[in-house]
Amino acid sequence: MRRILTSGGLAAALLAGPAAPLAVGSAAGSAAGGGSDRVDTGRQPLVSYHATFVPPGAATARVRAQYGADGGTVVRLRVWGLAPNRAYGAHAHKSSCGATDPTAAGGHFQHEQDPVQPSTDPAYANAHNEIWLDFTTDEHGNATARAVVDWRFPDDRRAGSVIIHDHHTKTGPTGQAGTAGARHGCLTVPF
Ligand SMILES: [Cu+2]
Repeated sequence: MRRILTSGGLAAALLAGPAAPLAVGSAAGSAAGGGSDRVDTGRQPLVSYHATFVPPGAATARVRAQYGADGGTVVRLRVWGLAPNRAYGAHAHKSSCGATDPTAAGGHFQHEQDPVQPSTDPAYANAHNEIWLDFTTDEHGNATARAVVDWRFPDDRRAGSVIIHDHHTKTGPTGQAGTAGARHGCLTVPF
């Protein structure tokens, strides 16, 4: 079953992100009208921690999550009004956004939690165990990203935000994996 983007369907062709696509939407689509199988923030202002890279008041974002009956999760991110032609990192983080404190959102949400936090071990800090939503903006500062993972949030432990970072997320050995630089913006998401 196809999912229909409410706006900018063309953006689907530009989906960025390291996660390999799985069975997108095949199960999620069967629950039309359900309330708990999806989340949509609508388009909202991003909390800005950097005036140039996430212009306060001008930068907006929308996050949608679909929880499939197959046990997987699809997360879509759209951003508007960021710096043009620029690479950013983005991930689901544990807690909601701080109004002024970039660290308030905590670390990356991990399906299997690394006992060592903050986690930079590639066994845990990877696009299958975390939700990575890296993107590169177009000339208008707009972009889309999508992440697909084969797990769902447990009821008692859910992500709380998407953080926009300085650069694309690194892979590599412990110490590098999952890092993406400074936190420039944030959207609270009731995953
Ligand atoms: Cu992050």
